[in-house]
Amino acid sequence: MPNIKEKLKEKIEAWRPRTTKLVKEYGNVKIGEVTIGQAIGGMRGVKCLATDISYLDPFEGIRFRGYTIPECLEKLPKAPGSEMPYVEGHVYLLLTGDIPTEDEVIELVEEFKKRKHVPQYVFDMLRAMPRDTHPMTMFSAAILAMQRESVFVKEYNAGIGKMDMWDPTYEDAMNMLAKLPAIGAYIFRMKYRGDTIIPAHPELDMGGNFAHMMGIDKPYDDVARLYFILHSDHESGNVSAHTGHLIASALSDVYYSISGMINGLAGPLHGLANQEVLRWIQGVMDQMGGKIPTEEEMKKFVWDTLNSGQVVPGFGHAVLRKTDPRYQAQREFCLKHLPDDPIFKYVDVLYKVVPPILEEQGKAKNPWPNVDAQSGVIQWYYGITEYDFYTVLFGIGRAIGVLSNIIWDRALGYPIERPKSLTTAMLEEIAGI
Ligand code: NMX
Ligand code: MLT
Repeated sequence: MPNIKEKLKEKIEAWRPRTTKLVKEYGNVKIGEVTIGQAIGGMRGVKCLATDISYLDPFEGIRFRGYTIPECLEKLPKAPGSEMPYVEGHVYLLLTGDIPTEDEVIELVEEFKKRKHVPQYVFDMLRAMPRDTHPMTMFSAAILAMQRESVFVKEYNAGIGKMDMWDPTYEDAMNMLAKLPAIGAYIFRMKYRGDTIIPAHPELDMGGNFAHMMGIDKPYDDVARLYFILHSDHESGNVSAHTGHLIASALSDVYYSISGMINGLAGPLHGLANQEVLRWIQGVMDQMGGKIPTEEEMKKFVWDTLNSGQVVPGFGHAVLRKTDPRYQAQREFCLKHLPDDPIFKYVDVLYKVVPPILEEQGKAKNPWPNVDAQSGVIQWYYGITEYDFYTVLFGIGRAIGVLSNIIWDRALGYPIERPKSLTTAMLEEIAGI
């Protein structure tokens, strides 16, 4: 058994009594109340999920296993000659809660290499789809097509016990994570680079290999590492993470859950906002003839968008009440590597003008930029101008966190999810109407 799995097993066994004690002895302790507004309004703020993989503070932003983004970027081991940590080290952190040593990361890099072969039928299926199919549809279908590979299903059918179910789930999760970058890169090269597929490199780590298969030179390997780490998890309530967890709670295998997770991520209010940001900026650029707008000119574009009833993509958040630290991390990357890029300058003007406008409009609870406001700029700069593809990159990253969560859900014996609904008449009665 690889060391990481041994370690995970120890961690799981040590953790279980905490969950059991909470449920058995303190199960009736209240952690909040639910209002009618929350029941109808997307359950905003309802505390009804438990995870230790990450926690989102409204003002500080995300912590992965207790570490902020700057701490993760500083403490996780880095690939030789790279500014950014190995993605594999971040997987190790999310799974075990520990910052890995250099040797532990290398072991995981090797583990993923062994599992990265994508079955040919996945590519055959992608090739049979119309080429103008959205990349997220292709990505979701490719993941779902691999469902027949599930180790969990085989062991479930053979009668595995509940407390052992995390083990085949781990196997499925690792098999899937190892393959996702190759599937993403295949979709990209097939759709947008004249079907010139670049096979995986036998020696490279996940970020390095992804850049290689995309056909983009350094420092795109670091862009990939940064991107996959930043997008990995945002606690459990967001649409993609919650969808993955919900599907898995029925003991559906991770191929079903991650395919569903991708479908949720494909909504413009969620992950697809990163493509919408670039689409929006391109619209402004066309109208400006490529010239960087002044703040006054940009304000008019923003108000036009709001007055036409649309949202300004890349701004606002259901939980955050400050600038997203994932935005900041990418902004710092831009300031270092592409300070003079015209699209970065657009994004910078937006950073200045949008928050006061959203405040003046008085609807959005959070006027500040989220992760999606900055991410497309970097991709565009390194040659990925086909913005339809951006959410696939988000999806590869998000799979890391959601799969870690699902392994732990199984390890801690979380049951099938099933909240209760009420009718409008019942709500009216409760309200005393
Ligand atoms: N532009 C215009 N209006 C906005 C924006 C925005 N960026 N953000 C929120 N609002 C509106 C929102 O549509 C709602 O209007 P109404 O009452 O007419 O329905 C009102 O402000 C209150 O919404 P909030 O409670 O502030 O936000 P909520 O929690 O419902 O939604 C988002 C959060 C992220 C869906 C929302 O801010 C939004 O639509 N942002 C733009 C899309 C985006 O960037 N999504 C990506 C989020 C991050 N991710 O990757 O998932
Ligand atoms: C995410 O990363 O999932 C988004 O920021 C949305 C969220 O957390 O609600």
